[in-house]
Amino acid sequence: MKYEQVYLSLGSNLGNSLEYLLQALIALAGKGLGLDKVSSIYRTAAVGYTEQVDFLNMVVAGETTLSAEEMLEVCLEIENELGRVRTKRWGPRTIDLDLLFLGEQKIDTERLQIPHPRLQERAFVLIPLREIAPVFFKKLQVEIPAQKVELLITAIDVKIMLEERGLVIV
Ligand code: GSY
Repeated sequence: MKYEQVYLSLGSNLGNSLEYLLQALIALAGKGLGLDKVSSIYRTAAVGYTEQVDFLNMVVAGETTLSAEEMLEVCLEIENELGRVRTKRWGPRTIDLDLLFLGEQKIDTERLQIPHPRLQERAFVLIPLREIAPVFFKKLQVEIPAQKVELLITAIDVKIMLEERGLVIV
């Protein structure tokens, strides 16, 4: 069985966003993702459709034997379980999970694009990604766009909150 490194971006701007992020991490760990890095949580201005409240965003890295399609299914399942309702395309959401990278894979189908195609336009992805994977980030050679991204909860505090719920990240 081949393990690959996966990077995911998580975001929420509806309801109890902190709780949704933590629940999503616990769900990911229960569905085949060995979590090994979590970023801090940032408060970020909405990008794209800007007439909505700020998001909470973070990025995580882990190891998985799941395929890209299976990983996408896991993300969609968790979004459904956490009550995401798809109304407006870029509108508010309880939780959004985006697959950023899976090993060296490059996929471009209607359903799934890896690496994530809008990565370079999103400081809310690039800043937490740089935090947890500085060497990997450097290799991407991308500029971080000037968008509001404020540190809200440190990675240490996220780990403590997860440990209290039984999820230990090494
Ligand atoms: O695809 C991610 C959902 N999303 C976000 C987000 O997570 N954070 C910020 N700041 N803006 C966003 N716009 C969209 S769509």
